[in-house]
Amino acid sequence: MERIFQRPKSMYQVSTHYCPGCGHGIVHRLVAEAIDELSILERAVGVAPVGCSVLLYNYLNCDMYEAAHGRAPAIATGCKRVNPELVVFTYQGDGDLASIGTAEIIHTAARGEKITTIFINNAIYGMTGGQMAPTTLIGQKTTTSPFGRASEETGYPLRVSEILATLDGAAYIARVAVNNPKNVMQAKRAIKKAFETQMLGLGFSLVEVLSQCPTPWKMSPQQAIKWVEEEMIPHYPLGEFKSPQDGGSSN
Ligand SMILES: Cc1ncc(C[n+]2csc(CCOP(=O)(O)OP(=O)(O)O)c2C)c(N)n1
Ligand code: SF4
Repeated sequence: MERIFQRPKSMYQVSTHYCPGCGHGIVHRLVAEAIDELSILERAVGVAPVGCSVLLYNYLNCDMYEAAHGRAPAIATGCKRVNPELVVFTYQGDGDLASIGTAEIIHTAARGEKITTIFINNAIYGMTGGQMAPTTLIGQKTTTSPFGRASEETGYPLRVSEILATLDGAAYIARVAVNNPKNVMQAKRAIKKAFETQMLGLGFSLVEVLSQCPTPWKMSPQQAIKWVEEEMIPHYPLGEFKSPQDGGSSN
């Protein structure tokens, strides 16, 4: 019998440590499928973050670095500059990328480094117990905003993709979600396009993924999927914010 669905060869045959309903596992698989389909396993290098996906190197079967909090784009920059033939990517949460690593990601994009970033926006610090992140929505309850995030005290959520798309060094910037099969397929296309942008030498590429985080959201996996649709997507619209064919960097 022909086998039509199987584990990507870029993924180890292990079970993950993620909570039931977590989006990280789906995104890991999409990254692995993209690596398989582009036949780049031998030259792909990932940089793992600090946060729930810190153990990414246990799941992806390519060469991996582990970066200190927020510093993954700096490590990826060095790796790519000394070995331009490699396909180098970072995988970062919103606490990692949009808080402690804000400077790294902005300057990496502005410099037009030919790397790819997979940015997981789950609107909270997952690993450390559900504190407020820069992406936490107004009114969202977290352990550090127990009455709901109030703009008077903590300002407004960062729209990272929109900010980065203004930078000349950014070639491909897209926001996707993994809350239903249609969006998962769109997310896969965006991740593949981001790698292709790098392989063509067109500049920096980033895919922001709106991702379910049921445990600190205090929701069931089903409620979390609905919350992404009803609360996150209206604030963080999906789509391509910059693409090489509409004027992305060509440096
Ligand atoms: C400099 C520094 N500050 C804080 C921490 C603690 N810390 C580890 S993971 C984490 C939250 C990560 O959240 P996020 O990046 O959103 O990833 P998630 O766990 O939600 O996937 C924090 C604050 C740290 N390790 N280093
Ligand atoms: S805390 Fe959130 S991001 Fe971390 S494993 Fe659980 S669901 Fe996933």
